[in-house]
Amino acid sequence: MFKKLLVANRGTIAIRIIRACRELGISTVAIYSTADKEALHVRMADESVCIGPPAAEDSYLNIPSILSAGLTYGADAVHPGYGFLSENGDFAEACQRSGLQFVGPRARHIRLMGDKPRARRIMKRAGVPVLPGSEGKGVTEVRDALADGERLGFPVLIKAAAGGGGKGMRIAHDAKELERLFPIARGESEAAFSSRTMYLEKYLERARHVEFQILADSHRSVVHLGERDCSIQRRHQKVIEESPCPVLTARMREKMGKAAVRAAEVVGYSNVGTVEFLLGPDNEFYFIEMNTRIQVEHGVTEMVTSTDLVKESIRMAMGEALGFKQRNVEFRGASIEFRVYAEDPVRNIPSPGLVSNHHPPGGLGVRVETALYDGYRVPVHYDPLVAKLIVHAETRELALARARAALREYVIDGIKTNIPLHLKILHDPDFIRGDFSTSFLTRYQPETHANAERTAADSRAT
Ligand code: MV4
Repeated sequence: MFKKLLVANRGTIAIRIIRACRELGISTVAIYSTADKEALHVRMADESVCIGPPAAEDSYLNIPSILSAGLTYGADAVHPGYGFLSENGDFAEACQRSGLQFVGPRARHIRLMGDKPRARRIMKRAGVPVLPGSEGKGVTEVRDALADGERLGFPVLIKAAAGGGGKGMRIAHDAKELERLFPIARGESEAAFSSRTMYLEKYLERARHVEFQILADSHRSVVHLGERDCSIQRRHQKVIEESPCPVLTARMREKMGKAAVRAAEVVGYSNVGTVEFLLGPDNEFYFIEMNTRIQVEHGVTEMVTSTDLVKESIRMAMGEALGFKQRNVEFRGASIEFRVYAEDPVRNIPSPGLVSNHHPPGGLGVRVETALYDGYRVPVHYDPLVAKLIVHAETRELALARARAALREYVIDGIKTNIPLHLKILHDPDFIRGDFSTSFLTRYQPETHANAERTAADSRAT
């Protein structure tokens, strides 16, 4: 049983972890950079430690500082949240070596799934469908990429072997474009991940991004908690996520859920994880990657399954067995998450600053996860995600109505946010019908050349 847990994160997820600990009777140690002295997660934790200057590399990514904070304050465990060090195998290993239980999978599984070509290989061998793509360890040279492109047929997607979440991704429609974009994508991968290894995948058009939540205890029991449709993304930043996926039949859910569970089982995975699939227009589906952490959008799964995923992750890290089997998982209603970013929607740039007036919505089926408060200054140094609005209702249609009402009620003065964009999407007939794919948001914010070229510089980690 853990007595004290170090929360190795900031913002909404740090608060989410502190709340889970409080319910479990575990005391919490927050860490913060000098830019986060006034942050809500610091105020909410039982104890707090300053671990460095604003730059994430010197604070939230500083492994020695975080470990020494944990040891100095007598923590038994570390929860990494998402982003930052959450998918860093070295961090997970360093925690374990220091006697701090890492709340997440073993370092081995973080590293395995972080190597995307290797994950593809393992899944293919296990009978989990993958898209046609580069074989083996991936490619580093343009000529090898061109050979793969010719073999696969265009369009292809260039992806970073050490990537994930679409960072450094590029679509090539022909050989000439591949020749031009491959070195750019490889340069981005080198800058972001210190890796020149890339892989190609056949580009699946008009697909939906459907991911399955899995839970795996340390006694080899694995269940899935259904799916989330995360097709609504802008520059590979998710904007809206929902569960269930509006087009998934019970039969497809069972089929894809089994594949997700199998993906976890074949590698002996433990703790929470997400298996990402692309779902094509004719209901074929393909594994694209696995995320070895709790995700931003975990809340919609919590609402439809009445499960506290953060509490479950901590319990599983304590060695507890899952208290239920797959047949006991019940799905109820529809839940949708709207990510609120502190950003200038016109110029597509972060909009940090002083929050002069904050009034979050409330009421039945309305959940707000936020680190904002009146008088809080959103720092410039980190991810601009400042709140998640999660609605839940008996049907998707009722959830949409609840979301419209909640977003109209939401007041965040002093900074610019994407709330007006959410309200526009909520009146889009295709969105209302559930008829959308990964290309949906281009109609609101066309992927200009300048934007596409900027995606690389955009190194946010969620
Ligand atoms: C793809 C794809 C189509 N074909 N891979 C984006 C995030 C990362 N985890 C995987 N992603 C995708 N991979 C192949 N082979 C489509 C996406 C994708 C996407 C692409 C462009 C614009 C928005 C998107 C939203 C979700 C997924």
